[in-house]
Amino acid sequence: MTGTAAPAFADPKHARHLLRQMLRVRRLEEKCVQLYSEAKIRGFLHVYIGEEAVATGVMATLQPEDAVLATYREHGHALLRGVAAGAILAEMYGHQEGCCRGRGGSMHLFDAATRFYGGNAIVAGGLPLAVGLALADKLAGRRRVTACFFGEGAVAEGEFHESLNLAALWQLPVLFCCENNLYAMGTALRRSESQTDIALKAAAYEIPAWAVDGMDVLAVEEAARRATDAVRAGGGPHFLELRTYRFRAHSMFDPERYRDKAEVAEWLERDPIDHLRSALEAAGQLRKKDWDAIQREVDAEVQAAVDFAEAGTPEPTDELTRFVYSERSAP
Ligand SMILES: Cc1ncc(C[n+]2csc(CCOP(=O)(O)OP(=O)(O)O)c2C)c(N)n1
Ligand SMILES: [Mg+2]
Repeated sequence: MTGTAAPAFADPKHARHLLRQMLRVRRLEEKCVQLYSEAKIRGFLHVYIGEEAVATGVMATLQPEDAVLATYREHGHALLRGVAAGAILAEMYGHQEGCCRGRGGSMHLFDAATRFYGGNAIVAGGLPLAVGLALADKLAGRRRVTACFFGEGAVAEGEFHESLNLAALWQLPVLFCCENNLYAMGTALRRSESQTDIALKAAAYEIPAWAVDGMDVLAVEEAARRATDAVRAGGGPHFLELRTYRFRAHSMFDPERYRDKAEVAEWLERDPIDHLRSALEAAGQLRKKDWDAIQREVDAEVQAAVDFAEAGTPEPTDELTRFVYSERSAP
C-alpha cells in the first residue's frame, strides 16, 4: 500500500459489519425475487434492493428495548432487527414456522420478541402506531425510542401530519425515518407535492429534521445516532429524510413505465454496498478473502433460511378464524 491510499476508516471492523448487514438484506431479497418467480411465494412482494443503507444505518443505533415500525417494504428491517431469516421466509411461504404463523405474508412481518411492529401495508399506517407506542413509553417514564420508517408517499396522507403534530405537541420519543426514494408506486414526488423538501415539512411542526444521503450507510448511521441520542435524552421527536432509490420495480407487478432507464442507471452507480466495499478496499481495510468470507457466510444464512421455509408446514385453512380474538385472558 502506498502513501496515496484512500482515507482509512476509523473503525474498519464496524464498517465491515455494516457491509455484511447490507449484504444480508440484499441476498435475502434477491432470493425472495427468485422464489417469487418460481411461485413459491405468492401475494405481493416489495423489495428494498438499493435502499439497504437506510435501515442498516438507522438500526445500528437502536437498542433491544426500542421499537421499530416499517412499511410493506420491510423484509430488511425485520432481518436487521433480529428476526431470523428462516422465520421471514417461512412467513412468505404461508408456513406455520413463519414469524406470524404464515398468516401475514411479505407485507405483515411482525415480531413481538424484537419489538418489531410490522410490516404495515397501509401507506402512513405505521405513524400513528409509532406515536401511540411512544406515548405509552413517555407515560410510563421509559427511556425508549420508537423508530418509524415510511416512504415519502406517506407525506400526502393526513395521518402523517396528525402524527407529526401530536408527537411534537406532546414531545414524544419517536424517530421518524422518511425513506425518500422519489416515487410512490408510479408517482414521482415532484408530481404530487408542491414542497419536495420533506425535512422542511417536519420542521414546520417544530421537529428537528434533516436530510441525509441515504446511499451512504455511514452518513445514515451518524445522523441517526445524533437523532436517536437526542430522542432518548428526552429531546422529543426527531425526523430524518433519507434520500435513497429503489433499484427494482415498486412490486413484482410493476412494468416501470414512469422512470427513465438512464435515471435508474445513474442511481445504480451509487449502490450502497459497492460504495462501502470499494471504499474499504481502497483504504486497504477489506481484503479479497474478507469479502469472500462475508459473501460465503451470507449465502449460507440465506440457503439455511430457504431450507427452513421449504421444510415448514402450511398454516391450515380450517383454523382461519383463530386469533381473530386474543386467546390471552384479560389480566
Ligand atoms: C392508504 C393507502 N393508499 C394507497 C395505497 C396503495 N399504495 C401501496 S404502496 C403505495 C405507494 C407508497 O409509496 P411510498 O410511501 O413512497 O413508499 P415506497 O413504496 O416508495 O417505499 C400506494 C399508494 C395503500 N397501500 N394505502
Ligand atoms: Mg417512495
